[in-house]
Amino acid sequence: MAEAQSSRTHRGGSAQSTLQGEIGAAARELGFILVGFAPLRRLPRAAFYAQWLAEGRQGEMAYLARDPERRLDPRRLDPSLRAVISLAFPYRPAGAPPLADWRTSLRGRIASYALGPDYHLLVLARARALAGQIQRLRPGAQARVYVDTGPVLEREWGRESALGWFGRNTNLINRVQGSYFFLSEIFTDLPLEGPHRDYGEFCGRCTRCLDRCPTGALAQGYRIEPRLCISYLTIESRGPIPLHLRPALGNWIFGCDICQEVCPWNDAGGANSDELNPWLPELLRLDDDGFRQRFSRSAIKRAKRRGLLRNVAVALGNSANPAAVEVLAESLRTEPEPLVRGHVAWALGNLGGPGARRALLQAAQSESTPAVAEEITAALRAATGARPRDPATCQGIERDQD
Ligand code: B12
Ligand code: SF4
Ligand code: SF4
Repeated sequence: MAEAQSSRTHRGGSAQSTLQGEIGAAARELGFILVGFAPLRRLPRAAFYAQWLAEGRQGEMAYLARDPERRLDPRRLDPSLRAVISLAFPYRPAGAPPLADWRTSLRGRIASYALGPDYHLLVLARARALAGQIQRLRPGAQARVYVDTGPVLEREWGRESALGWFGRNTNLINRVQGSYFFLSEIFTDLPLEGPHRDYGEFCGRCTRCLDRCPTGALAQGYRIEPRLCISYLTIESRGPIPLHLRPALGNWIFGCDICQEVCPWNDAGGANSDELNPWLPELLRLDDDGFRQRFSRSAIKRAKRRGLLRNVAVALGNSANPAAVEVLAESLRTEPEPLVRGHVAWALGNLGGPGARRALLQAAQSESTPAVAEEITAALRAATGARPRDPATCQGIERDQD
C-alpha cells in the first residue's frame, strides 16, 4: 500500500483500525494503489468553488453548477453517511516523448487515460466489488460508490483522505504514485478514522506545467481555466473550437497529458501504442457504425463521432502536410455533419495549396449551412494567403504555383 495511508490510518488496535486494515488489503487485491479514509464534513474550501462557478469556469459542463451544496457535503445525499473511503486506480502513461514525426505520419494523440476499456466501467466494477466486501465484513453497512459518476468533488475527497496534494496542474498527486490514477470514492455510514496529519504540498518552486501548457489554461494559485484546456475543448465542448485555440491543439484529438508528462512526480511513460497515436485519415473516414464499433467500450465515445472528427480535422489542419488535403477534400464533399465540415474547411484553409483551394471553391458553390459557409469563406481567404510549410520541420516553404 502506498505511503499515503500507511502511517495514518492503521493505528492502535481499535475495531475501526482493524476494519480499515481489512478494507485496505481488499482494495489492494482489487488493484487499487492508494486507499485513504476521512470523516465527512462540509468541504471547507467552498469559497473557491463558489468563485470558480461565478467566473463561469464550468463552461458547457452545466452539471458542475447544479446543486453545489451537494458537492460540498455528501451527507446531503444521505444524512446517515459518516465517512469516505478514497481510492486511486492506476492507468499507464503513454510513451514519452510523443511521436516527433506526427506531421509526416499524420498521427494524432489521445490522452493515456483513454487506453483500453472505459475507466468508468472498469474502476466502478472494482469499487463495487470492494463495497460488496465491506458489506460482508459489516452486514447492513451503507456503501455508495462513485467514479466520476455523481456530484462529488473527487480530488477534494482524495486530499481530505491524504492520498496526495492538489498540484499546480490541478491534479491530485502522490509522492510515490505520481498522478496517473483515477479517483473513486465509497461513502459509508461506518465511523472510519481520518488521516492524522495533512499530506503536505510538494510543488515547491516548480512551474513546469504552467510553462508548458500550450493554451495557457493553468495559472498560479492552483487555478485552471477549463474553457482553455485541450481536454475540455476536445471532449466536453460540443460546438466549434474557438479559431484562435485551434493551432494550440497540435495533434491532440482526445484529452491532453502535457501537464502530467512534464511533472517531475510522474515517471516517464510506457510504450507508444497505435491506439493512442491513431492514423488521422482513417478516423476522418469513420461513419456512425465505424465509430460505434471502434469506440463503444472506450472513454472516447464521450466526445461522440462529431466531436472526435471535429478534433481530427483540426489536427490534420495543424499538420502542415499537403498529404492531408486529399482526405479533407473528400470529407468536405461527403461529411453529413456541419460541425465537422466547418472544421475540415478551416483545416484546408490552414494547409493552403492548389488542392485545398479547389476543394474549398467547389464546396462554396453547394454549402447550405450558414456557419459552414462562413468557415469556407474564411478558409478561402486563409488558403490564398497561406504559405504551405514543410511538415518535417514545420518551417514555411515556397508554395507551388497553381
Ligand atoms: C470537470 C472535470 C474536468 C474539467 C475541469 C478540470 C478541473 N481541473 O476542474 C476538464 C475537462 C478540463 C478536465 C480535464 C482533465 N481531467 Co478531469 N475531471 C473533471 C471532474 C468531472 C470534476 C472536477 C471538478 O469538480 N472541478 C471543479 C473544481 C472547482 O473542483 P476542484 O478543482 O476539485 O476544486 C475544489 C478543491 O480542490 C478546492 N481547491 C482547489 N484548488 C484550491 C486552491 C486553493 C488555494 C484553495 C483554497 C482551494 C482549492 O476548491 C474546490 C471546492 O472544494 C472530475 C471528476 C469529479 N467528479 O471530481 C474529473 C477528474 C478531476 N479529471 C481527471 C482527469 C484524469 C483529467 C485529465 C488528466 C484527463 C486528460 N488527460 O485529458 C485532465 C486534466 C486537466 C487538468 N489539468 O486538470 C481525474 C483526476 C485524477 C487525479 N489524479 O487528479 C478526475 C478526478 C476523474 C477521476 N475519477 O479520476 N476534467
Ligand atoms: S491538460 Fe493540457 S491543455 Fe489542459 S491544463 Fe494540462 S497541459 Fe494545459
Ligand atoms: S509540474 Fe511542477 S508545479 Fe506542476 S504539478 Fe508537477 S510539481 Fe507541481
